[in-house]
This record gives sequence, C-alpha cells and structure tokens, in this order.
Amino acid sequence: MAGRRDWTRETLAAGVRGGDRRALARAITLVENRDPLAYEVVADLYPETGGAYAVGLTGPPGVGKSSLVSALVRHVRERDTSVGVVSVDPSSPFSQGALLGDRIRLSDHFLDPGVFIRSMGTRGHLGGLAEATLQALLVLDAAGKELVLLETVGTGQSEVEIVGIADTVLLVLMPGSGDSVQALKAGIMEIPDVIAINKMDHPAAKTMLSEVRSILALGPGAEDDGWRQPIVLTEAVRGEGVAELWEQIEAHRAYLEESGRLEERRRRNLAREVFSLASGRAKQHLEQAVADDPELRRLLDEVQRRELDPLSAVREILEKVFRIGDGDGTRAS
Ligand SMILES: Nc1nc2c(ncn2[C@@H]2O[C@H](COP(=O)(O)OP(=O)(O)OP(=O)(O)O)[C@@H](O)[C@H]2O)c(=O)[nH]1
Ligand SMILES: [Mg+2]
Repeated sequence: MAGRRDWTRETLAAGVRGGDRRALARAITLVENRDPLAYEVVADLYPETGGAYAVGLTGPPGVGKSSLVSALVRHVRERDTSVGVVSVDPSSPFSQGALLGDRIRLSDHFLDPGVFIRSMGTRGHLGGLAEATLQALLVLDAAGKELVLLETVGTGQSEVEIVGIADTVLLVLMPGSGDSVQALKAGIMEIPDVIAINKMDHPAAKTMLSEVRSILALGPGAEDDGWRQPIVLTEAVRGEGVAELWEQIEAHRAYLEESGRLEERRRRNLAREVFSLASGRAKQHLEQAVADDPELRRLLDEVQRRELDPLSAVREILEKVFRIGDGDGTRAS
C-alpha cells in the first residue's frame, strides 16, 4: 500500500479529481486521521464540490441500513450513476472493524469501478466523526461521484448530526423499532425526509407503518413546508420496495430543486456544520486547557467548595482560555 510520503498535496488532489481509487482511499484515511495534508487537499478541492447529491441513512442498529445501501447502490448502478458510500460506525474503535460487518453486505459492489465504499470507525468521539464524514463527502464529491450515501447507526441527536449534511435524510426502521418511534413522537429526533420500514415481511410491519403514519400526521406542519414525508416498506435482502424507495428519494430531490430549497438547505447545512465543528473544537480546546492548567482546575474546586460562584468561574475560564472579555453572556444582542 502506498505510504503517506508517496502523495503530495498536488498529486493527491489530482488523483482524487481523476477518481483514482488509491488516491480516494488515501485521502479518506488522511481525513480520518485529521492529517494536515487532508485539510490542504480538501481546501483545494472544495470549490469544485457541490455536484454530488448526498443521502444520509440513519436508524437503530441492525435494521438493515447497510443492506438497503447495497440494494440502492445496485439500483442506481443500473442507470450508471456513480456512487460513493461512507459507512460510519461510532461503536467500532477501528475502521477495519467497521469494515468487516459492512464488507459482507456491500462486497457485491467492490469490483465495480463506479462505486467507492468506505467504512469509518470512531476516532475518539462523535464530533470527530461528523468532521470526518463531511470531509469524506467532499472528497467523494470532488471525485465526481454523482451520488454519495452516508450511513450511520443511531437515532440520537449526535448521529443525526453526522448525516445532517445530507440533502435527503432517510430514517430506516424495522418492526420492533419502538424506541425510535418514541423518539420521533417526543420530538427528540427531527422528522426525516423519507422513512423506510425495512424487513417488511415481519408480521408487525403493518402495525409499525400505521404507528409511524399517525406520528407524522400529528407532526408539526409537515405539510406546511410542501413535503409530505413518505413511508416506504422495504425488504432489503430481496430488494423489494427498493425501486419505490429510490423514487421517493428522487421525488424529495426534485421537490428541493424545483422549490429552490436545495440551495437554501445546503447553505443552512454548511453554516450549521461550520458552526458545530467550530463549537466542537472550542469545547475540546477548553477541556484540554482545563486538564492542563492547575489554576483552571482550582477554579472548579472553588466552585465545588462554594467559595466562587459558577458564573464568575465561567467568566474567568473564558477570559483565560479564549480571551473573551465579557463572559456573562447576558447582554442583549
Ligand atoms: N428478513 C430480513 N432481514 C434483513 C433485511 N434487511 C437486512 N436484513 C438482515 O438484518 C441484519 C442486519 O442488516 P444490516 O444491513 O447490517 O443492518 P444495519 O442497520 O446496517 O446494521 P448496523 O450497521 O450494524 O447498525 C443482516 O443479517 C441482514 O441480512 C430484510 O429486509 N429482511
Ligand atoms: Mg450497517
């Protein structure tokens, strides 16, 4: 395998532009490792991105997300659409580990030059994964992939953050995903653009369908916005419902494009992404600073001993770490 030193900023950017698989693989590894070269290459490529359509798949463990990804890839490859897949597995400490599970289901496509598949495991925390996912998407976009599928497990806010950069967010459920239905109901999870209920051959699939339907019907202004979230029943292994699922994804895309909302959504997504990554880094910086600085830790002790009030400690910390003068945050803006 090519080493780090075989690539320069120029050759790597050129390799990615040309869709070279080795260059793509290397660039995404560098992205995962937060290598400075990755930042440079993505910075060079960024003006050329925006051509790929990104679909994020999220949902509880084992509902069939990877199987659906595989089925969708098969479906769009029949029309020669080039595809990139980034499968994010926050529970797996190593990307190799994450690969193993998905490799089995996605391996059908490994020999297809029009498909590039990559799994990323966690490097530390979810904030790092959101960053790596965004960067990997940009790399695949610059490589000319027309469609990029982002898969991540979970239905919590942080997982949604990982796929939040996508143009269309698909929530995958299966009969028995009661917790996710509760999360939808409670508004913990944002309403996705499209919902797939996979493993439709399960006897409880119909119950699940009507449950999800009733939640969407109650949902705040789903229709006000002009898009009614479709629910599609699928059987990923046999490929049932996959054509319809793809049709609904395309319908959502058409809706966004025709209404001018795609541009708007991308602008909003990018702004949110920048803000959230910056916040994440600021938080890391803060945690590190407190860990490294006995004086800052003493402030925390003082608060715990009730010698210093919490907001005075906040003010001192912000002043010291970020040189933010007025940290009381109470001024009207
Ligand atoms: N009966 C049935 N089994 C399915 C279906 N889709 C997936 N499976 C099986 O369910 C298991 C999990 O599928 P995956 O595609 O790995 O699910 P996933 O959501 O990607 O799982 P994680 O990434 O680990 O969260 C596998 O054994 C699949 O073969 C389906 O539609 N029907
Ligand atoms: Mg999976």
